[in-house]
Amino acid sequence: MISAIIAQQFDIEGYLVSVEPLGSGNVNDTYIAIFRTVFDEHKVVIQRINKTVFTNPEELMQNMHLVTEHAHQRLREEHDDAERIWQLPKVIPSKAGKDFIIDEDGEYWRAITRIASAHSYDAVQNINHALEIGSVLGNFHHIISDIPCDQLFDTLPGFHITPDYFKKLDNALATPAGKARLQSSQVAKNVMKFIELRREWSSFLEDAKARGEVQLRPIHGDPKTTNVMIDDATSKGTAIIDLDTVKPGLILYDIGDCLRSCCNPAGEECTDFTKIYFDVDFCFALLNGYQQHSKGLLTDFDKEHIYDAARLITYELALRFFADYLAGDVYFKTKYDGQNLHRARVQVQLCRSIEANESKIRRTLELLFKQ
Ligand code: GN1
Ligand code: MG
Repeated sequence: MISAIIAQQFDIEGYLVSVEPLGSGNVNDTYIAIFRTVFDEHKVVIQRINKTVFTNPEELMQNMHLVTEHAHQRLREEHDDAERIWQLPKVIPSKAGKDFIIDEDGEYWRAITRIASAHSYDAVQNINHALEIGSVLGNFHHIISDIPCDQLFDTLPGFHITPDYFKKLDNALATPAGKARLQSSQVAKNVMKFIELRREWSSFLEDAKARGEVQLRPIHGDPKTTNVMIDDATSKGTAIIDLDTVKPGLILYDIGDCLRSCCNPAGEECTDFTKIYFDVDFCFALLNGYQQHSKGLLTDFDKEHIYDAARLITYELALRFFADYLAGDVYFKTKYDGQNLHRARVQVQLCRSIEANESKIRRTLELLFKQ
């Protein structure tokens, strides 16, 4: 839990009034702190970086510093041509002038600005929302596209390398506790079967990368619905937040992940399985927004593999949640026993829906790219 002493170490004007938990992140701990002066108020986001996941928080903060400074510069330069205000959070330094503070337990904390008069949603609300999310991701890719990949640290080695997640699954299954969890329910056995049947296929993007058919570029790494801020005044997308996983990767990971998240109107924690499906209209709207703002970033390879990427990242997240369930919930935070199994099941259901809609999705993509 955060203490007032931590919040007060950041260079923020005013007196600390309150600090409360914020959002529904699965990895870091996030809080909103209110500071007041005699005439004003500042609300800032304070986060404890999860060191089990991000083992080098200082490199992570160097990436965040570089990316945000670069992006703010680009956004200022392009502002006059834009039909809206694009924003991105800024790192708030500590009073000692650093991008983080380390508490007495060795935990890393950072403060970032809050995107005011805007908020995000746990699930997509309508077609326009999907279009706005695609627009925000497209604009973000565009403004970070000229950061050389060798200037960014790999903050999370193996992230989105789908076949690598089998190591965690197989390691968990080699333990008595992991075996017992697998055998403990029919749901777990069904998820396992679904995953096993697609194991061979799941390396196709990494194989293409190894053959040089697709190149690393700076990506966001987690462009889910909850990470895109929508302007309260205009209903337009204004910013993408959660910049921990900005690092070299494949644009297709981001496109696939954004579709995975946004085209499931029921959200990731839904308990009514009849409501979980892949909405092809949202897919069209999202990619339409992306195309309008990414300024031609997608290659022919990317365009041809969007269906596969959406299927792959959905499958990958099912595998990640399931492997973590078997390993005893060591990576994703949980609020109840079995939550990671439930999350895996949601992604399996979504992946099935993507597969069932393959020809419809492919036709939609053809139509879009012909425009
Ligand atoms: C995690 O922490 P959060 O909620 O922003 C995860 C993403 C998953 C997402 C699913 C570093 O993101 O990869 O897609 O959960 N982040 C990391 O909700 O593993
Ligand atoms: Mg995240």
